[in-house]
Amino acid sequence: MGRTSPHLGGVLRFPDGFGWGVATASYQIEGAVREGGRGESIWDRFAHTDGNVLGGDTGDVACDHYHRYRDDVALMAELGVTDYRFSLAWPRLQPDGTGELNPAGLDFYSRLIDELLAADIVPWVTLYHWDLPQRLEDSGGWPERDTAHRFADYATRVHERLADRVQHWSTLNEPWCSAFLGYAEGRHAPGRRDHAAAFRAAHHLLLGHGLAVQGMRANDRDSSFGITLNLYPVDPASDTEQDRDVARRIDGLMNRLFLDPLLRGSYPADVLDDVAPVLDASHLQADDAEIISQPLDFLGVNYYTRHVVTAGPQPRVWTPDQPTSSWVGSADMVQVKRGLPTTDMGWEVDPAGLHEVLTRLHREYGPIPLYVTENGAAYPDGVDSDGQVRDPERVRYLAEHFRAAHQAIADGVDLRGYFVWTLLDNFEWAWGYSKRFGLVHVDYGTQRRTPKDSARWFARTARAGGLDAGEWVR
Ligand code: IFM
Repeated sequence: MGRTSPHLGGVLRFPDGFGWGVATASYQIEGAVREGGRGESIWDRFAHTDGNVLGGDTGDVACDHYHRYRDDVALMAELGVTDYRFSLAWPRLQPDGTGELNPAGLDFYSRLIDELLAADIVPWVTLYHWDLPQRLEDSGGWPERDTAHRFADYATRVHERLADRVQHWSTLNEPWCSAFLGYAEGRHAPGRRDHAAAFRAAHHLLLGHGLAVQGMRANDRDSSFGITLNLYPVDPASDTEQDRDVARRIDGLMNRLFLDPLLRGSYPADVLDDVAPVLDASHLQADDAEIISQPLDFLGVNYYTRHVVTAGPQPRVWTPDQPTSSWVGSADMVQVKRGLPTTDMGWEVDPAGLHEVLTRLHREYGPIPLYVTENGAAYPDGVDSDGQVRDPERVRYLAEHFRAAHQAIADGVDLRGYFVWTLLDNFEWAWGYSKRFGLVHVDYGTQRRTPKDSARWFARTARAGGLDAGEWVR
């Protein structure tokens, strides 16, 4: 845990109109996986396959938000939330990933949106947060080009029905995770381990994004369209040429492989060279770059930690038979821990990294309106005997990251809002229910919601439009 400084006085005020949000995702909270005509998603199949999710947990019930959404919206209103980022479950809207929209699915999201608007909360829709219809995976999934077209068709149909009440549309959440955790490492659905497939998936996710933005914008010039990426500063552990080269590769795969085609219209040449041994370019077509680089109205940034990497004992040339982790760079073997405090995920707490990510985007890719679409921390919270949930580490984590964001704004970054991950404790993917990221504690046996101290802190901060300058300085 860090040190606290004396109270300095004053308030770090954020700009007028700054969005004070929370974010969630469909499979992580909705439950009701077999209701309202919802089809099977890759996460249903993956979670129901032995050995994939800790404790055999599934999203079958999750936070039962499908039935409790009214109470959850009321809770958000109590917490001073001005903006709510949530995702639509594609298989609830198109059970097989194609064709007419399912009326019951549409009705659910329509009711949720009405409830939000009635509570004066701005809805932010994410069209894809990892729950691909299983039927599309059966036809090859994201490594297949057709999935990009199916996604654009789904997006355009849904947008047509909800655009009268939703102005903020994000196509994808963290396509790096969909591509590399899902198709290369197999730690996420659909659980495949095929390096080349992961790169094709990444390309088709980006293509689907571009086609979807084109389709939605053709019908609607007024709404804002964007995408959310998980971004990290990647630093070499030392100044050796080997470490600097590894940092370049990992930055290439985790950040620039997505940022460059979206915002510069081409893949980074060094990354294409790096992956040439495992990938031919036959899936890239002439017009793709232009489609992917549709103008964006905003970029969503999900920030959790920094990667400090070392070459270690790895070979310097990647080959298809290497462990995937050594070239997607998410494994501990290339990461150096610096002895900083960690969250329950084992991720080092590094608020300066948020400032670095935001200022880098502004400097190298800007100007573009930015939103922190996710930031938050898991800690092993419990309800005390007096019914309170005390989570000082989370308060500290959030205060420090808000300060870093405030500094980025002071340094000229066009940051317009901040969504805390997440409203409710929920299904944390391969970790099941063992990791608690929520501002609100969920008792999964009773579905009782208990706002944590951090929820009250968030409410105070959102209502004040900023935070006390003396709060939690490392
Ligand atoms: O829970 C996830 C979320 O679905 C995507 N971003 C990271 C979060 C924490 O791991």
